[in-house]
Amino acid sequence: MRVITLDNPPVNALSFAYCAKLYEAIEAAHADDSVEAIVFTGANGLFSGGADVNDFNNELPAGAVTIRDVIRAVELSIKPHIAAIDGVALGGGLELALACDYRIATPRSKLGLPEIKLGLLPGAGGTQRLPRLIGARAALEFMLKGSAVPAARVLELGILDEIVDGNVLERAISLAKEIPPKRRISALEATIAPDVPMQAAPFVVAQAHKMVPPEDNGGFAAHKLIDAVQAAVELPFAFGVAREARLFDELVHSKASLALRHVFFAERELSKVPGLEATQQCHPERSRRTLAIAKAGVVGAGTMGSGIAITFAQSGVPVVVVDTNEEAVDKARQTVMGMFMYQVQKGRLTQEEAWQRGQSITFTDDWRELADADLVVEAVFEDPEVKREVFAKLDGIVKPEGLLASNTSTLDIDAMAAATGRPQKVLGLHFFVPANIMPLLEIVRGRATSAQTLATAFAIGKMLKKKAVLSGNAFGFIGNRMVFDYVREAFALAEEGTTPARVDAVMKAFGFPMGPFAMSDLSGLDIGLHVQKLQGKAGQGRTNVLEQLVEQKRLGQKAMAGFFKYDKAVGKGREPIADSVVEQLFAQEACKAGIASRVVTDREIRERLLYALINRGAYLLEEGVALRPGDIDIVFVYGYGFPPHHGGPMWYADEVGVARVYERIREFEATFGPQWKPSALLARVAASHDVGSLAHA
Ligand code: T1G
Repeated sequence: MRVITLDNPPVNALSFAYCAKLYEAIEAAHADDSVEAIVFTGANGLFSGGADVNDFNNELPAGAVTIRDVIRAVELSIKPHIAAIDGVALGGGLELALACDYRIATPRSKLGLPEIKLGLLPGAGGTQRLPRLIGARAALEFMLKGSAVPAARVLELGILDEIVDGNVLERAISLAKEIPPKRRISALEATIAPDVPMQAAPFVVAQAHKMVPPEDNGGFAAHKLIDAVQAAVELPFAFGVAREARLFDELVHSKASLALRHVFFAERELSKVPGLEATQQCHPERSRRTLAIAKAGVVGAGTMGSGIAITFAQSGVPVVVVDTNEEAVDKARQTVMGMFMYQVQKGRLTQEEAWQRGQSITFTDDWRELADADLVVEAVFEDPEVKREVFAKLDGIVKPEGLLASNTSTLDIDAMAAATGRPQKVLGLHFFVPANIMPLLEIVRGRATSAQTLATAFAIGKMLKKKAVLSGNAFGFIGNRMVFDYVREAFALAEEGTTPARVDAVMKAFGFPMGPFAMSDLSGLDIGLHVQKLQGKAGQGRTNVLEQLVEQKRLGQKAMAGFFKYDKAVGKGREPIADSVVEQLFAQEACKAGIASRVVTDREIRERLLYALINRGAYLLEEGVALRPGDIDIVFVYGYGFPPHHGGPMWYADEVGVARVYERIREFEATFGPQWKPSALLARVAASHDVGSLAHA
């Protein structure tokens, strides 16, 4: 018996280089007559995170050994192989386990084929083995979702043979010593599903194609995955593997996969902030270690405050919510309990867990209960004076080492810090509504914010399972600042005679879940106008349509009327419905303002909104508000629904070609005015002789 341990820190990635070593070890075990069975196990707390995604950006080196060679060696061996899984087995890691004859795992393990999230498909036999093991329909669902599935469910599906409460390696070794018979999945016939005859295959495949997005709008990999599973049902194993390889090759070079792999790595760059490394590695010197957050406080029991409280409670951190408004507190209590009960209905929490989490959030009107909080987040009304008063009050109550954070979406963190005696412990933590759902968190660095405070903020982001992005302290930070320009162009198009419904339709066709007008209706027109006033831009538009709509109490979805109208009988009152009243108001005010009506193409609509994002993003990089282009892309993919298969605004600029973007922005500047002045960075990248890349600027 031979144990082969996958050991390639940090995630046992099955890179070309590592596969060469693994292949040697496997071949040696196969050649050794004293070895009658082989056990695979993983070091570093997991089985394997799959193939090394970095390898896909390079052409296959001549003579390279890949995960396919490793799996083929296992497949061809006459000796039984057992996968002993503890931790995650993902992608190629699970495909290696599928090539084994037996698969056992610990209860905490999670297994998955997440390739679809990278715009790929399992390219090492997974699309051929899984349908043979659990049926095409279940296999498709498993691979189209791409989640890391808990072991208990994977056992139910029939992928695992056993869950081992004790030492999974010992169990595997004892099983190996019995020299169990070979059980190649490749020898099985793929079925559709227990209750579905094979004749239904064409129908099932056709249905599957209808259920995924179009190939040119985020569904390219899904359609190819369905093709691969169809091959598993229709072709002999070897032919199916060959077809899978061809489909994989098509995907790995596709724009969508390149964009999704950019997002994958950009996410993992976020917390790498120059000057923070030492602090983030639990520096031995206490003063530079990150702070433990054993208790959190929230000021303000409104929508944001209760969402933030739920977010901490979901991560196991007790929270005190302070608000003197009884009505707000009552509403917040209902929101909190409603959220946890909903998770019980969804099977994500037991009643007991929901109760405990609900109990971990306490409400009070006594600010003194914040005294021992390690972190307090204020979520009060978006007014500079109100915020400063809150910080001054907190500074006198919260223990000296406590961090004080603002959930402000636009305001000056330095002004709040100046109201305290601990500016080094003041920062922005900008959650996005609903805070307990939206994955994005902007960490706003004040002038005095210390490295320890920032490193703690990133640790908090990881604890809350957020995509935490560092932003400089400038109006609107990263996301909202760029959205101001995006919405500015949408508004200008409406003043020029393009209906809000058409603008939104064009942006939804590009891949956004909703367009700019529906997004404004969702966040509230009164909020939008208030922020314009804070920015000093209210009334600077060419018309006062926004002011008039707010005056008419057309505040958006919450008022059942904004730029669109809403009807409870349609989409539960959340479906935007074009409203001729608003279209006429735009036309009437545009006429008064002498704005000429223009016929525009869908392309111009798309370019004006997207290039406004790109130009502002380039400015934010120049000004040091955003640290990296990839950070900006993560903000938009996770905070504003930018289609991930286009990689985010900065990646998309490269897709279009920076020189072309720059030229169009110069044309817009000539046509529409100085608001379109291109950023110097954009001009520089556009002019660079090599293929200028904004995503890597
Ligand atoms: N390839 C290369 N690097 C990877 C990697 C991978 N598959 N997975 C993680 N890393 C790096 C990551 O960039 C980071 O680097 C470090 O490891 C820690 O990652 C042929 C084609 C495994 C659950 O999609 O889900 O197999 O920042 O912060 O939170 O069919 O990483 O330290 O320099 O995420 O503990 C399919 C992706 C590949 C799994 C660990 N597999 N990874 O989470 O750590 S394609 C995936 C994850 C494939 C085959 C196909 C997670 C994790 P750095 P981390 P974590």
